[in-house]
Amino acid sequence: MTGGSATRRSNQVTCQGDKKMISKIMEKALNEQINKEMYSAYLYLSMSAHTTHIGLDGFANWFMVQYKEEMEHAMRIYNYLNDQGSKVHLKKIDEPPTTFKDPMDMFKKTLEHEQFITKSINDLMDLAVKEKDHATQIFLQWFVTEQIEEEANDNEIIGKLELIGGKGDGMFMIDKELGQRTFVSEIPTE
Ligand code: OFO
Repeated sequence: MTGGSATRRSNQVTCQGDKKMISKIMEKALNEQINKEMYSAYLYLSMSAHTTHIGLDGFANWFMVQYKEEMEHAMRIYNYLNDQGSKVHLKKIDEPPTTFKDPMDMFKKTLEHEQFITKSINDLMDLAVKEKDHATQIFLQWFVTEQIEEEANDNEIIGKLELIGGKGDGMFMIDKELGQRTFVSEIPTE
């Protein structure tokens, strides 16, 4: 590290006054990912509102936790860009759907969206490799692992909904189970 003062933040070293540590193209792509994560949060908040409205409080809780996780994903990238001396550029968040056929429809849409996010993370990783940006490759590894979990969770719930056929006591049981999910922040507070 040469020139500029160094400060420690979120376990990373920032060089104030130095030139940016990641390329312009990488910065733009990471800013786009912030927007995608924010849209994910918006989508799941909309699903939480819908399930609250139809009285499925456990499903509403699950989607509310998912909303909070997505906000943290966006903030991870936000903090990373700041730590790298790059500029955060927040963009317009698209309006998410507000009505859904049933819980199966919601989880199929959730899985489809997460597959889109997985591809987006993989594309970011490919770009970081192309740019020879080792720091961003390491940063993105957390997201690569997270996406495996995201898709596995959705597939598991879809499997359970298929088993019960979307009705009766089974739906009550799944609603109860999803009501147990809790949010645990993984972003270190300063
Ligand atoms: Fe951020 O993982 Fe879902 O979208």
